[in-house]
Amino acid sequence: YPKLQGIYSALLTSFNHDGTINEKGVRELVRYNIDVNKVDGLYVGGSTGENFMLGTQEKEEIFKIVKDEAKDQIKLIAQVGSLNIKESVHLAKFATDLGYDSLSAVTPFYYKFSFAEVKDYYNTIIENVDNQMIVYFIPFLTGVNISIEQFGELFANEKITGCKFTAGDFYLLERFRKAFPDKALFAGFDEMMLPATVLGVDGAIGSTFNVNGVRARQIFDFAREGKIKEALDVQHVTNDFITDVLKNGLYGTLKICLQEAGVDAGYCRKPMGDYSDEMIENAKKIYHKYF
Ligand code: NGF
Repeated sequence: YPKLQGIYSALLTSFNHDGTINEKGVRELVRYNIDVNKVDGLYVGGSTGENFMLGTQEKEEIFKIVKDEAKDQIKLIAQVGSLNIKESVHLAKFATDLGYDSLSAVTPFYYKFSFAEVKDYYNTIIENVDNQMIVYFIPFLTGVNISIEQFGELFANEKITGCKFTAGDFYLLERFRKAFPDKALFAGFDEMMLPATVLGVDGAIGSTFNVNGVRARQIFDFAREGKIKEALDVQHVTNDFITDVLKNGLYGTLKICLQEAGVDAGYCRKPMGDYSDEMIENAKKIYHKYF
């Protein structure tokens, strides 16, 4: 399987006000990421896509629309992880048949699964499909930690080819890089992209790249060329932007910013709340401050 690398937006989902999927909006989000952010790929069905609040058919619909819009212009990763492993197995086959370049699955969450159970989950999802799997490691939301030794056990299955590392433990990130130089390692926290790149990640997957993808690439490229001062200057501006966005509500603010850019990014899905007038006003100000 080809090794993935570069800048990937964790794709937002555009919803109508009633919570149904806004197909035109999803297509516009894909286009904006390709044409303006110039990303190398999209991570579809992640946290940013509000995936864990969706039904199976809705997840299928999004995978289909995104592939239909992106065609083969960029790489596509389908996040298929779910507590319903039958759904994960089904979506793994569905996305593979659509031509997705890789699968990814969040570690199973909520219940306290043993590592043996986590390992079996990954091996089961990937078992009957001709595709690769990127482990989605996000301990601050799932409560699931994976040690270097345990990553080694997962990688004993050669179809498990990488990790999306959304964690602040840069000691573990460095140990991972040293232990598994051939595995695709993606940084998951946009605000720590520079240090992650210095530690040798192959790319980054981020929510804020939907809006701030151009700066994300500058940080990545400067850091890889050893131009740390230049990279840090861009990281500072990026983190001013991210701090403002987080304070105002992450996904909603990104969507309102995109609306300012002419993209029909729509609403968030309940239980996420509606936009207040104040939130909309702040988000517009944030957009015009940085873009
Ligand atoms: O949104 C989250 C989770 N994390 C994303 C990123 O790891 C993508 C990160 O970009 C992702 O997890 C996904 O969509 O599956 C942050 O939003 C960003 O660094 C701001 O903190 O909270």
